[in-house]
Amino acid sequence: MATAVVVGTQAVQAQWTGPKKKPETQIELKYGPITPPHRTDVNMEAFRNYGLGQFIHWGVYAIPGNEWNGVSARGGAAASEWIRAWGGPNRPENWANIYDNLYKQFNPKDFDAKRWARQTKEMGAKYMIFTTKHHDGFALWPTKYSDYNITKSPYKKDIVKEVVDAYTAEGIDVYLYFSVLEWNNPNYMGKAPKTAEEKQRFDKFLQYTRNQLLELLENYPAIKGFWFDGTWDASWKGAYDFTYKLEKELREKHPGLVIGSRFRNDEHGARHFDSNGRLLGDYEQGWERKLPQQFEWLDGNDWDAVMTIPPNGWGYMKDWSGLYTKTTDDILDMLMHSVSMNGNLVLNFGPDGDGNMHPGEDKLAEEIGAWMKVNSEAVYGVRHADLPVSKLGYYTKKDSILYLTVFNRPVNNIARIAIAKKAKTVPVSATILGTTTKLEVKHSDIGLDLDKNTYYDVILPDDYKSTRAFVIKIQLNAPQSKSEKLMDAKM
Ligand code: JFZ
Repeated sequence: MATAVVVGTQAVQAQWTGPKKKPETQIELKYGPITPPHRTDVNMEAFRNYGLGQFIHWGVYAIPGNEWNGVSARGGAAASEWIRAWGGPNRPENWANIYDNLYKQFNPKDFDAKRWARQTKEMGAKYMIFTTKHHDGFALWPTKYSDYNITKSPYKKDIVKEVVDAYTAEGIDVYLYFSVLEWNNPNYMGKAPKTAEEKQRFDKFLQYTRNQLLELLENYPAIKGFWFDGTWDASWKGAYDFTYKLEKELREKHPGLVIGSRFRNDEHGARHFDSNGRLLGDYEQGWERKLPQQFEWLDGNDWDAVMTIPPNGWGYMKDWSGLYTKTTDDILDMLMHSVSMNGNLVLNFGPDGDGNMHPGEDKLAEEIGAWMKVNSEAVYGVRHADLPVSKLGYYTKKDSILYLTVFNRPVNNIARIAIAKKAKTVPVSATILGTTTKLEVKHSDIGLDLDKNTYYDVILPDDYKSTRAFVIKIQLNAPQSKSEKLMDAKM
């Protein structure tokens, strides 16, 4: 993925995560960003404060659940929601045709959007992203622009509406996932259209995409944003004039709409960031099953990371055996890692064909929720704290309150906090969230030569026990003591 693409005289990193090099010279661009960087309107401020989100991948792929007639698609399909593209020796005969008829069985008898929304609220997620249409092209809403939609299934009812309504009623913001790429649409092609006939067909596809997106905005005005996918093919990349105009149109139709960096590219095919290194969209949308190692890599951008529970696989997977599935502690670690760097963690759920979450997902949701009930003030509305990285866990900050979520408890029960000697505010008092005990805080002036930091020790009570990460809530204030000015070693 880290291939360098030469654009004019510039070598642009085609890598959109990890440390990013800014191009040294700027070129003239017609199809750069539409919205200004760091929007401060209500929707973007809400995005910045979510902390935790939920992704739901649901569609006809939930019926097979990554297997068919007892034969596993593992190794044959890239992921459970990719099962239509199953290849290799285990692929059932006539598989694509079987798959394309599965919608005739889609009748989720237990589906209750209100139950999902309550569970999500209990878990502590503040926004959710729902698949309206994945790569298979099946629309979960009654679209006028394709027959391959929910009204043709035995279920018939508008699932997108049920989800938008139920979550909105719980105070959870809804974003709609939309795959541009469609596997079984005769007008779609991956390669750039060349012949007049191909151009005409792909143009039809573009119009169809526009129609569907405008229809979604029209039908579900409560949504806050779109989460785009399937936008990497040469055909879409070549349609930059169309996609630029479309982004403008969507934003005009729905003021405040939030769109990530995975929607469109500039005229040189630069995705996520344009050829001048500017973010395309309102937030970085490339953190998929990966997290930034360093805050600096983010260059001040807003971002979200979407995360699966198994190593990969977003749609329902009946069989989790033999796979490492992330634990509640793993997810909490990733959550605090994300929010400590000004990002949101979005945990994916893949309900089954009846509309029930996987039991493993139910368990995670419950355990995360229990943790959030005690500790969420370290998650919501917090910002990155400009402190030396701690080995004990992650810092988050809200005004003069510093939170340290401890994953690695020190054996001596002294949580040592490094603070720059020149800092204007330092720890003065502390408690552990969920308790009322005041912890002892003392200044430890180690006096290490050339050290830019000084240290504050928070003493953890020996009798305080916790089986998960816990949060030390620290009040920052003007320092009451000064680091000694030591004489430099003369060598
Ligand atoms: C895409 C989909 O193909 C997948 O099924 C799922 O919906 C996921 C959320 O998005 O998968 C991708 C897309 C982009 C990258 C990796 C997987 N990427 O940029 O690294």
